[in-house]
Amino acid sequence: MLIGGEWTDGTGGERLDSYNPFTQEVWGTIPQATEQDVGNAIEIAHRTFRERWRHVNGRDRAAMLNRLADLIEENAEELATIDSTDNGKVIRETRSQMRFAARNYRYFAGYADKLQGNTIPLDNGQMFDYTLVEPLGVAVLITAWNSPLPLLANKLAPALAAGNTVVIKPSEHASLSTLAFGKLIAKAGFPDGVVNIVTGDGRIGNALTANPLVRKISFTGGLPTARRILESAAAHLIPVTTELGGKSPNIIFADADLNAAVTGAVAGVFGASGQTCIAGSRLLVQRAIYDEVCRLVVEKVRGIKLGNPLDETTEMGPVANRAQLDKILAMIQQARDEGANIAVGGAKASGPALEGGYFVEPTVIVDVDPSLTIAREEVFGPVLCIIPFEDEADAVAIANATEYGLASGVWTNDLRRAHRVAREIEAGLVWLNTYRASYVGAPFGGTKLSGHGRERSWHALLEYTQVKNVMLDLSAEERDPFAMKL
Ligand code: TXE
Repeated sequence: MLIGGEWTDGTGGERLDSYNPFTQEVWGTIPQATEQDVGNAIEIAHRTFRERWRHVNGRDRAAMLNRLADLIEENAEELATIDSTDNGKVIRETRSQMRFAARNYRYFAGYADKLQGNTIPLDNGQMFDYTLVEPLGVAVLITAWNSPLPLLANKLAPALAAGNTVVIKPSEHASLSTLAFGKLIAKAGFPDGVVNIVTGDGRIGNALTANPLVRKISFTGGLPTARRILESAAAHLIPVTTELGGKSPNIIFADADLNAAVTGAVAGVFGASGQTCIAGSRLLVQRAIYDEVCRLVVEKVRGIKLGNPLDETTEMGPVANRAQLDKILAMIQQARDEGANIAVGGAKASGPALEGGYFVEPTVIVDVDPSLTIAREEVFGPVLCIIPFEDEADAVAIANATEYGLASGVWTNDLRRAHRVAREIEAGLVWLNTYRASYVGAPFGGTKLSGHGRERSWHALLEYTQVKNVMLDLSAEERDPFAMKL
């Protein structure tokens, strides 16, 4: 772990195994931090913020962030290989994720010296009023296993650009890339104690989220954990950004370009083996093209190449861990018990290269009744539910009939309809004639049970800054002490 610029195993002596999901073998171990280690990391981050980091100017912070982006690019192959080995994501995806992470640090480097307040004209011309945009202090950044370094970049880049110090906790299932990334922090020139990394499982959750020195928590992960964090943060009213899961609708209207839409549907839920928060796991298809789309999707899905995530031709790797495999297979079984019509897949994948790994067959369920559990709950795996709809109003009603609200897709060539539906959908993201396209300039985040707050874009800076108002009375006039001055 990285605490105050020192690499340490912590004080507890316990280590956790990290599994390669392609071989099921232990390929690394990480320390399980103790509450004392977490307390130390937060204390150091706090002291570094107070005594050093908040005095570093924006131009210097920008230079460090740009250098960090260079270092990610220089080490991209190693970092991508670690993630593909640790969580099973295919190498072509993890490579593009490293490019995304580097762009993220570069983008926010551009903001570091442009966080400025305003001078404000007040009714009373004798008052001189202005605002300061200030960092919050120590931010705790907790990430999930599915995309460790891009998820971290979404949080760390704006946090550092705005002048905060941080304590990072990656998922216990995939911490190794974050630790390798930690080696780049000092090389980029960040002073010791600005970026700290602790590892371990949820046992240290409370120590991270109920410490009064913490001024911000940003979390990506599952809903039950988000609820625990919000409860724990309530003691000191620590603000929490939550980026959680979804049951995102991908809607194809009859006038859409079918080939593009079907490719988008496949990219939406079989890319990354479905282990993305934005997975388009509900495909809503207008009745007139329903049979044709089902046929085309099933045909494409049958052709998906499963295999070693480090092989450049592999399209779907294993799912990330044993618990995830068991959860996905149990949800498919439940769907079967509830009467689901599985058109393709539906089992643990087998084959010569697949026996050793946590592979799930890419699965398509057709004619899905939206009330089925599998059509309502997040699977976080390669499972697509196809649901027919009649008209625009019907599509919007089905799309919004979920407790989640992260992403959505709309495929149509009718410009008016595209923008009408975009307004009606309850989600933080609407893709029109595309899906799973990621740019750091576009705000990212959810509504309803998909979480609160925004990552990426200038909106993310609002999560890591606070505005201070400063007012000076230029007049020397006497005032009435018992009436509010206006
Ligand atoms: O996530 P957890 P898990 C969903 C997905 C998946 C489910 C569970 O459906 O099947 O969540 O995955 C840390 N205080 N998503 O169990 O537990 C934990 O160590 C503070 C969707 O891996 O939420 C890890 O670092 N932190 C999601 C992080 O929280 C705690 C991506 C996330 O773990 C903690 C991943 C506590 N009490 C899973 N307990 C998405 N939005 O994409 C655990 N953690």
